[in-house]
Amino acid sequence: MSTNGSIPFDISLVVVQKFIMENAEIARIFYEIADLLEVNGENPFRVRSYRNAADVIDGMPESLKTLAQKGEDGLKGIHGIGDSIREKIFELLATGKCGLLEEILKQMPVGILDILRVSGIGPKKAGALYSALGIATLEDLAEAASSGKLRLLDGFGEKTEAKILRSIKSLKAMSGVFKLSLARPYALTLTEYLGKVHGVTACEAAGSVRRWKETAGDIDILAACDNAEVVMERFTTHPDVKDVIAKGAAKSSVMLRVGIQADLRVVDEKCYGAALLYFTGSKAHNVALRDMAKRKGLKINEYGVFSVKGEKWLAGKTEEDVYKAMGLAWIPPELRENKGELIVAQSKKTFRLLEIADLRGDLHCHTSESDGSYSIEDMAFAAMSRGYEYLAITDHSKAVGVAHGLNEERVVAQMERIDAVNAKLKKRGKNFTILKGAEVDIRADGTLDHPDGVLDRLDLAVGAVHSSFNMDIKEMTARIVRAIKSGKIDVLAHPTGRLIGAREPYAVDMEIVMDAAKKHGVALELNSYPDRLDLNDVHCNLAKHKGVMVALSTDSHSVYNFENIIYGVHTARRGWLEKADILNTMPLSALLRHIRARRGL
Ligand code: DGT
Ligand code: CA
Ligand code: CA
Repeated sequence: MSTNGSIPFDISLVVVQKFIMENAEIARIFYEIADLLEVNGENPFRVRSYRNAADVIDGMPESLKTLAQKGEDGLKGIHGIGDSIREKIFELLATGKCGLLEEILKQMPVGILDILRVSGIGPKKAGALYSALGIATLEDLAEAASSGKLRLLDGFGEKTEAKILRSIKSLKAMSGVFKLSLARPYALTLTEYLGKVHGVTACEAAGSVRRWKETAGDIDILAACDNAEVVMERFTTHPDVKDVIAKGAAKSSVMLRVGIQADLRVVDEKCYGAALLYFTGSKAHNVALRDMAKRKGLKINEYGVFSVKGEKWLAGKTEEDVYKAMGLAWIPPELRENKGELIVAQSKKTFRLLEIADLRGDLHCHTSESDGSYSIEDMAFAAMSRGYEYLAITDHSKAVGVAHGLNEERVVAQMERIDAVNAKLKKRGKNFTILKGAEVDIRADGTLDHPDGVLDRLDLAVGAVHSSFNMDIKEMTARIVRAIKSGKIDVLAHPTGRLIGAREPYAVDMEIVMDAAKKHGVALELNSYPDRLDLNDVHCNLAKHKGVMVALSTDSHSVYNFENIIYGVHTARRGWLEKADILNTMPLSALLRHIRARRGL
C-alpha cells in the first residue's frame, strides 16, 4: 500500500488553532504512524523520522499549541521536525485529525494499535501475526496465545505466549486509566482556560491529578465563581470536548477528544477550600477526616467545618483554614491517602517534603554515544540551565546492543572526553561537573557487564537489569543482590523494570533488595520517566523506613527530558521522602565523599 499520498493540508488556512491537543497526544499520534508504517514494512528512514519527531515532541518543555499561535514560523527550527511533520502538527492543531493516520487505518485494522501496546510485540512481530494468522485485535491475540497457536510462528515460543497473556492482562487493567503525564497537561490547560473566565476567582485541578497519583481515572476541576452558568457554558463548549455527559448548575461532566473524562464543579468562594479538600480526596483521606471530626464534636463536608452543636460554620475559605479548624497542619495533597498523615498533622506545624529546589544534580542520563540524542556538552548545558551542580553521564554497556552499549574501550574514550569537557567548563568559570558514569547491565547471573577495572575508574556506576525479565522471584532477587554485593555499583536503576500499563514489574523481593542495598550503601533509583516511576511511591516509603538512600534521576535521553524530574519529585513526596533521603540533594563534594566511603576508599 502507498501511504505517501497523504491528504494535502494547506498551512495557510490555519488562522487560529482550535484544539487543545497537548504535546503528549501529538507525540502519541506520531508514534502510532511510525509503528503502523513499520508494520507495513515501509522505508525505515520514513519510520524513523516519525519516531524521532515523536521523541522530540514528547520531551519538549514548550507546548506546540503555544508555539503554533505565533504562526507558520512558530514551529520552524525545531531539531527533528521537518516540513512534512510540521504540516501535520498544524493539521492536528487545526482539525484534531491527521489525514495520514486515517489513510493508513483505512487499509489496516485499528486493533493493530492495541496489539502494538503488548509488551514484547514490536511492529515487525505485529506485521507477522497479522499476515500469517490474521491476528487483528487483542482478543485474537489472547485467543491465539492461550491456545498455543502462536508458538507455530518463528520467534514465538511457549514463554512468549505466557508473557503476551500477562501483558494483555495488565493492559486491560489499565483501560479507563490514564498516565498522569497524559492527564495532567489537559488538566492544566483547562484550569488555565477556565481561570480566565470573568468572575472566576480560583480554579485548579483536584482529585488524583492534584495528588500526583501515577495514573488518573479522570480530571476533576474546581472553580470558585458566583456565576456558575457562565463557567459551565465555557467548559462544555470547549473545542476539545467531544461529548457533554451532564450539564448542571453545580457540576458538569464532559468527555474530551483524547478519551479522558473531565468533571467541573463550581462553588462559592466562601467554601472553596472545603470543596478543594473534599474533591482532592482521596476518598480514604476524606473518610478518616470525617471520623476524626466526629470524635472532636465537629462536622466536615464540602461546604466547610461546622460545630455539631450550634451548626455553626467554623471554616471553609481555604484548605489551611479547614485543616486548622480540625486542629491539623495543612497536609500536602500527595500525602492524602490515609497512610498516617492525619496523625502526623496533629503534632506538626508544617510538612517539609522533598522539593524540586533541593536537587543539586541528576545521576542518570544518556548521550548519542548509546541511545540518547545529544552530546555530552548538550546534556551538561541543559542540566546547568536547571541550576544543577553536576550531571552523571551513564551510557549503556555492551550487553544492551539495541542501545549501542559501550564496550570497555569506548567507556575509557568517553571518560577522556568528559575530562576534557570538564576542563573546558572550568576554564570558562562554570561551577559544574560532569561525572563519569555508566549504566552497567546486570547480566542474568548477576555479574556486571563492565570489568571491575573500568567500574573502579568511574565516578558513579549505575547498575540495571535489561534482559531475562521472566525469572522467578528467587532467581531475580538473587541476581540483583549479587550485583549489589559486588561493591561495584553505587545506584540500582529502575529497580522493578515496570513500564506503567505496558510491562509488569519483574518478580523481585524488594525487602531483600533493600536490606542488601542498605548493607552495601547502594542507593535505589527513583526513575522519573513518567512511564516508569520506578521505585513507586510505596517502595519509596519502604526505602525511607529501611534507611536506604534514593537517587532521584530522569534517565534523560534528550535535553528536554530533564523536565520529567517533576514526576519523580512528586512520587518521592507521595512516599514521604524528604531532602535528606535523596542522594542527589547532596552538594558535589559531599556526594563524592559519600561514594568514596561506600567504596571503602
Ligand atoms: P481517580 O479519578 O480514580 O484517579 O481518583 P480520584 O481520587 O480523583 O477519585 P474521583 O474522581 O472519583 O473523586 C474525586 C474526589 O472526590 C475523591 O478523591 C474524593 C472525593 N469523593 C468522591 N466520591 C466520594 C465519596 O463517596 N466519599 C467521599 N468522602 N469522598 C468522595
Ligand atoms: Ca478523579
Ligand atoms: Ca471525578
